[in-house]
Amino acid sequence: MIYYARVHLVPTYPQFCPNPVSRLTNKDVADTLRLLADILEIKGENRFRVLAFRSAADSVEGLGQDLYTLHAAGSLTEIPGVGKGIAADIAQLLETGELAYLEELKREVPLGVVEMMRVPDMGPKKAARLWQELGITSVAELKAAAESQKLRGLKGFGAKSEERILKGIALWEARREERTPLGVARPAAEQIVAFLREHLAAEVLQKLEIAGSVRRWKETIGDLDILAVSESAEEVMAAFRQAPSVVDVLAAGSTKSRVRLASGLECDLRVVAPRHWGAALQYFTGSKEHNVALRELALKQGWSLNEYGLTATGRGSAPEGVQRFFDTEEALYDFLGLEWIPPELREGRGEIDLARRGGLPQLLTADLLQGELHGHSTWSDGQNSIEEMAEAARARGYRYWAVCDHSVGLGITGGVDADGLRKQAAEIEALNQRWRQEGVDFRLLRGIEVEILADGTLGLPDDVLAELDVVVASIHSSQRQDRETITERCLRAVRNPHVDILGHPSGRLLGRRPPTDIDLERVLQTCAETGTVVEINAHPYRLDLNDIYARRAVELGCKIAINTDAHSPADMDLMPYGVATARRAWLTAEDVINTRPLEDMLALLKSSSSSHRR
Ligand code: DGT
Ligand code: ZN
Ligand code: CA
Ligand code: CA
Repeated sequence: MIYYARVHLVPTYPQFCPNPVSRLTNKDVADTLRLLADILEIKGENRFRVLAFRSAADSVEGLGQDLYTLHAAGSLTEIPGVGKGIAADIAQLLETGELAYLEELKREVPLGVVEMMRVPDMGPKKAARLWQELGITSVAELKAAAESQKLRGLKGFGAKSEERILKGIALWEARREERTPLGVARPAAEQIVAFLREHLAAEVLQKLEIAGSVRRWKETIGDLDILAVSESAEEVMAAFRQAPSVVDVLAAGSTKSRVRLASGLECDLRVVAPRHWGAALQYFTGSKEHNVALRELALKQGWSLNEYGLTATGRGSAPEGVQRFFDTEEALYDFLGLEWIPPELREGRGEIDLARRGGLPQLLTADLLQGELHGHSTWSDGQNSIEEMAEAARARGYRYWAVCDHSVGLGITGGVDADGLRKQAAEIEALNQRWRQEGVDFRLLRGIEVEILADGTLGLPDDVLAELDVVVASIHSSQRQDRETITERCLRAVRNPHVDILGHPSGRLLGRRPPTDIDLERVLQTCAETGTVVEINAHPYRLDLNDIYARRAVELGCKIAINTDAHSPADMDLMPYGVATARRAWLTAEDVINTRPLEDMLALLKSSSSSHRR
C-alpha cells in the first residue's frame, strides 16, 4: 500500500493488541474534540474557537504517533493546532477518559440536536433554531415535523425548505447505514471489553466476550455486540454506559443496553445467566445464515433452538417441553452432533454439513507464520530503517522478512531504482552476515514491490528483478482503466517469470475506494497456471484478497502469501486481520507459503518461476 497523503488518507490504526488497560485511540480523542466543536457551534460560540477544536481534531487524527506517549513526554502542545488550552483538554481525556467541560455541554444541548446539525443542508444555525423555537431534539422528530408541514410556520422556512430537509434526512440515513471497517470496529470493541474488565471485579463479571460480526472477523461491521455473564447485571450496565468512548445511551434496560460511541458506531451489551451462556454466545455470534441452518438441523433432531437453549418439540426422542442448557458453545454444538465451528467459518457456506462429518478444515493459525514477504522501509514510504523493521520482525518470532520497497516513479517520496537496490543489497547483506556470525536464525530477503505500469510492463527491467529473492508486483496507478485493459495489464505482469507474488489484487480500500474493475476470476486462473503466489494483504483497510476470492484462489490451485505490507513495526501487529481473512477463506497452513521454513518457501517461489518457463 502507498501512503499518498499520510495525514488525511490513512488514520493511525490502534495497535491490534492494545495494552490490557482501556486506552483511547487518537481517533476517539479526535471524535470527542469534533463533538465539542459541534456543540459549541450550535450554542453560537465564537467561530475561531470552534475552528480551533476542529483543526486540533484533524491533527490528532493524522498524527501517526501515540497521544499517550506525547502526553508522557509533555509534548502535546507540539501537535500542530494544539495550544495550551486544548492540550489540557486532551490531557484530561487521556487521564480520566472524560472531559468535564463536554459533559457539562452535553447536559445543555441534547445530542439529538447535534445529529440534526449533521444532516446535509441543516447546519448549526437551523438546528439551533428548530430546537429552541419548536423544541425539536432529534432527527426523527425533525423528519416527523417536516412531513407534517410544521416547519413552514417558522420565519425563513417554507415548503421548499421542508422538502430539502427531508432529502437531507434521506441522505443522512443512507450514510448511517454504511458499515465500519473491521480495523476500526474491532479495536473499539476491545477497548470497551478492556474497560469493563478493569472496572468490574472478577466476581461481578464472570464472563465477557465480543460476539457478532466482530467475533467472526467480517471485513465490515454494522454494530458491536458484547455478551456477559454476571449476577449483578445492573452494575455491568452502569459500567458499560460509563465507558470512555460512549457519547450517548440509546437504550438502558436491566439486561440489555445500547450505546453510541464518539465514532458513531453503536454497541449492544447483553448480560445473560450462566446456564444460558453457550446458547447465547452461539446465537449472538451469528451469522444469521449460520443460525438459520443450525436451527433447521436442531429441528430435525426434535429440538427448537433459541438464544437460551434447546426445547424439545416432541417430535424427537425427548418429551415435548424438556429443556437443555449449555455452559459453553462447544457443549451445544456437541449435543447437536457437530464439531465446534470456529466463528470465522460461521457464514452458512457449508460449514455445518462438514462439522457433522467431522471434516472441518484445519484452519491456519497466526503462530504458524514464519515471516513476511512484503514490507517497506525508509528506502520508500516506510517510517523505519531496514534494521529497525528486521528487529521488529525478529521480536515477533519471524525467521525471515522481505524488504519490498516501492519501485521509483510513483510520485511518492523515495522509491528504489537499480542503483538503490544495489545499495540496499549491501545494507541487507551486512545485517544478514552479522546474524549469521551471532548464530541468529533470521534472514532478510532482498525484494521489491514493483509497480505494474499502465501498459502492463513493470517499473524496473527484468535483469534488475532477476537478482532479487522476492518480487511483489502491484497496481497503485491508473486504477480507473476499463475491465479489459486493467485485466490484461495485470495478466501481463503475472506472466512475467520474475514476478513471484501479486500484491493486493483488487486495489480496494475499505470505506474509501472500491476495487478496480479487474476480472479477478481470470487473474486467479492465470496465477494458478503460472504458479504466481497471490497476496492476502492483511492491512485492515485492504483485506485484499478478501475471504471469498482467497477461497476461490485456493480452489483454483493458487498459493497464498499473507503480508501486513508494514510501513512501521506497529503495522506488523495487524497480521491477525490477515490470518482471520485466511481462516474465513477456509485456508490451512498448507495453502500459505509464509508458513514454510525459509528454504522451502524460497523453493516454492522459484518453482513458480520455472513453471513460467515451461
Ligand atoms: P452486523 O452487525 O451487521 O455487522 O452483523 P452481525 O452478525 O453482528 O448482526 P447483528 O448485530 O444484527 O446481530 C448479532 C447476531 O445475532 C447475528 O449475527 C445473529 C443473531 N441474530 C440477530 N438477528 C437475528 C435473526 O433475526 N435471526 C437469527 N437466527 N439470528 C439473529
Ligand atoms: Zn506495499
Ligand atoms: Ca453486530
Ligand atoms: Ca447488534
